[in-house]
Amino acid sequence: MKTPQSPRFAVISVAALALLASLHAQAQDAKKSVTPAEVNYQAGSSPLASEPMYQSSNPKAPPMTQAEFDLGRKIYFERCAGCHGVLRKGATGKPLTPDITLAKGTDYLKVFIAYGSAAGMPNWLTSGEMNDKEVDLMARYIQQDPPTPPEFGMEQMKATWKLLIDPSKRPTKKMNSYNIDNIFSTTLRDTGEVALIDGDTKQIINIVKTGYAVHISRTSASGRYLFVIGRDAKVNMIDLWMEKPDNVAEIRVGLEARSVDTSKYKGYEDKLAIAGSYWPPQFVIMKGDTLEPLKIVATRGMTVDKQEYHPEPRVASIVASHFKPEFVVNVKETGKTLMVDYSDLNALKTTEIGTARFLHDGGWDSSKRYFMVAANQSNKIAAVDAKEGKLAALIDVDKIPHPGRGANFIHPKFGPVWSTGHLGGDSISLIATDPKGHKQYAFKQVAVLKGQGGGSLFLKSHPKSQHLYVDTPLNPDPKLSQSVAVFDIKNLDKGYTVLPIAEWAGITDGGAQRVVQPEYNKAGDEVWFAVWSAKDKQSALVVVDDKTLKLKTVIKDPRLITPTGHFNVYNTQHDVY
Ligand code: DHE
Repeated sequence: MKTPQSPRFAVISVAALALLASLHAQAQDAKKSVTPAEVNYQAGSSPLASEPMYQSSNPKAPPMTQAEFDLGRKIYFERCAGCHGVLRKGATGKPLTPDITLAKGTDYLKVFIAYGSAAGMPNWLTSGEMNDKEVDLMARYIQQDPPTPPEFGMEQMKATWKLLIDPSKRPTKKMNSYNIDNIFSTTLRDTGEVALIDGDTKQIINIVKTGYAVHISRTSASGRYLFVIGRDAKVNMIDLWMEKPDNVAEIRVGLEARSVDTSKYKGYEDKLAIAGSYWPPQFVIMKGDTLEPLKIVATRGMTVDKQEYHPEPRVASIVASHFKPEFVVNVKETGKTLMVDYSDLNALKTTEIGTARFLHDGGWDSSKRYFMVAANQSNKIAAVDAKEGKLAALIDVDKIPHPGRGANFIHPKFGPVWSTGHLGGDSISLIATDPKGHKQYAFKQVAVLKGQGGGSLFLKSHPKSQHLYVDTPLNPDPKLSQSVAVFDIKNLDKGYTVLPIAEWAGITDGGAQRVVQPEYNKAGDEVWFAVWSAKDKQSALVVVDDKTLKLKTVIKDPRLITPTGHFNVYNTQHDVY
């Protein structure tokens, strides 16, 4: 006998089956269009899972126990928030608010979660990342009202601010014999630390405690201070003049963050620091010698294209301008680059430049006038003119450009070019950046090199080098993720040489051994790479001689756990890349 619910159930099941069939049909395409590299990269874990949040109940949503809800929330922030947003209003992924998900129903959502889609949704069940129970749980979870994490204003920031050593108690001159310019700050991602390594002797100077899943390091204008930010939005300030360089101040600027920098314009050197957060969507300007928070600015607002309100536009890359007392703040979901004039914090003037949605990482061209920033899910590079305060050009490139800070070099025909690799393909785009000397090519993609494959994150060159190094750490083929391609910039047509970096590291306990981020030393005659394995496996740093392309040194130490990015003090201070 039929129950009153059964016809409705049958309709949903048919819809779900139809969806399943169409998803199977798209499976081939999906494999081509969304690589595991892209999925793993975008679906990075968010530290918000452990934050207390406000939760309202929705009587229309399918029932869940408190334990199920808590698990759903944990999985959501670890796996889904990176793409769908903290409030589930959509970021690089689609919105998943109850008005949409309740109408689809549990069966439909389960199929989607299990099998993914060609548009970029991972196949969580068939990839083995989730089991049937978790898929069912998540299908019910996303029909509940999204929990909202708390805001983080001045009171909360001040409560976390620790001035460990007052500026008056710090050294008045350099107290160590290190060649500070050639120190490397290496991210130890999973231990929440950075390793400060002497680039001359290759010895570890200190392992400094920082935030959770630490992300990037930046150097102050004078080169004395190092700023490090963790995914948990903790900023650490390290004084490189101390006998043993260590933390002198720290603060949490929000609940989740990725970017930090300091003022570099003449007259403002080391005066201010800035950090941008993913949650809450805002940036904060702080005192450059103490991290005391001075001014918080929210980034919530309208998107550049449809001019719709976005409730959580995350702050992606930030750089300090060399042309004006300005920070260049790239807001991801609204697609806006903000030129924030810091000369008067009480009368803050901001030039809002519409660029493109999904701004992520980027760096200066060689003249340091144009900031080249990747709008990754829009497959574009925006060239922002820091002198004129306007958009110079929007340039179409391959799928998901990911430059890090990019690589500058002189092309034999096109003059100065800035380049980016891609997560979604093997191409390396060269964009000409010299409107004076090479006007006809300026801000056009003038050449595309064929690299080893997709899954590229970083590439690097140096004014004193003849080489361009391109990594592919997120390529699913270990041969590619464990090696790098090197181009001779005078003979780009000749293709690339492959350096087997992970093999040179001589690690014997297996591990992923992803080779990530080329970084030159100060002299520009050696290049450092991280060989990144899981927390419980051995990792290493490999140093290559740039002239001969031969192995120079392998740095191994039990304390080098999950090294990823590394930042040479001088090159980061002067934006040399
Ligand atoms: Fe990054 C830079 C965000 C995953 C290593 N990363 C950046 C920047 C942003 C960002 C916004 C630019 C900062 C700036 O210049 O001010 N990264 C994100 C993410 O949202 C993402 C996709 C997912 C996440 O959960 O964090 C992510 N990033 C990673 C990684 O998995 C990497 C490879 C390893 C790691 O350490 O976590 C990684 N990101 C880096 C590095 C830089 C970076 C090394 C700095 C590059 C440079 O040359 O300046």
